[in-house]
Amino acid sequence: MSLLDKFERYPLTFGKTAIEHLPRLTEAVGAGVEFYAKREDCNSGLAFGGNKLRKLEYIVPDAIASGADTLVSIGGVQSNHTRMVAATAAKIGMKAVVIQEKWVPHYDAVYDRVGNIMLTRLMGADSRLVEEGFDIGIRKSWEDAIQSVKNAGGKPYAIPAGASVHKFGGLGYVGFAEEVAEQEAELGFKFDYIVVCVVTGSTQGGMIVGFAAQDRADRVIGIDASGTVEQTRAQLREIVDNTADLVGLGRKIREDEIHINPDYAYPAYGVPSEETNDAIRLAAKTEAMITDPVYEGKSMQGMIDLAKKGFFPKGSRVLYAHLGGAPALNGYSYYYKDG
Ligand code: 5PA
Repeated sequence: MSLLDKFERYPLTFGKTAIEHLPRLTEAVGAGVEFYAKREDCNSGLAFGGNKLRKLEYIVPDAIASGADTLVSIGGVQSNHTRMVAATAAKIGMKAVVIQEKWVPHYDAVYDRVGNIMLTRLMGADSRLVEEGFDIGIRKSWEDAIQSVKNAGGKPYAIPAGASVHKFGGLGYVGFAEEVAEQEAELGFKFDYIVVCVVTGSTQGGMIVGFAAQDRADRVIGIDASGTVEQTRAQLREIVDNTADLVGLGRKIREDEIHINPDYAYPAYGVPSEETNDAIRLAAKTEAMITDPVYEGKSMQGMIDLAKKGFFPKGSRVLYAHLGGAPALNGYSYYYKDG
């Protein structure tokens, strides 16, 4: 029995994602904590995949049923989400309009030509660069884009940033929690903690609801990468409440089941610290596991640092949710010119 049985799902992913043991990272960190990764970054053949596809699987049926012909969404210049919306539109035969705001104070000559935005354009999306800065909320630029599709005689379907405050945005990661429980039964052990990057909130929000049904939501440790943690926390709370209602969890999520650590988002959203880059290098050199400077590098840094500080009791098994995002590395090449 799944909490998701009553929802329609349009498959965009390969199915269950692999759980990989990370023995060399475990040894290099040397904290007596065993690391594993659930490879959401390898979940699909659609344009390098990533966490957004699990969410979009529960949104596409509604988009198709609405009679829309154009998906409209929003993110930063190197947004993974807009890449995934462009991919989904191509795959289901719709158009896509994606607004790319200047969310990141990062200046690189090819930042708006490579990685995610290049793939987005390649898949035929109408990618519109605008000047607005970082904000995970509902944006005027996005509302204008929705209106522009209507003005041109099209039928838009609106998907907010990260697909997060969409009514079905939290469902995909409820499924993640159920999948982990199935895989644990095959593995013969349970994970003590799950580490996940959080920005717009529906990835961790969905997980919290899914793991709450197994009574261990407090083991989901969110690592903030937004740098505006109070806004992220408020949005996540909304998503958790809405999703718990929607799936019929039967109880309210308590505040002590929501953990977001704000310590690794510095210096700003989209800008890696020296420590973030060191974590990216370590995961790459020990496990050939590629993380990015915007999201996953920060949660990798957080997981390593928390392990070293003794946050996870010795002997803990920690599952890192690898949510994707590697294409953005191309916009940050100068940091890694020497490895
Ligand atoms: C993103 C988000 P949530 O937004 O669901 O909290 O997920 C955070 C996250 N890891 C973690 C990767 C690789 C992500 O892409 N990306 C956004 C985007 O526009 O790409 C929504 C911000």
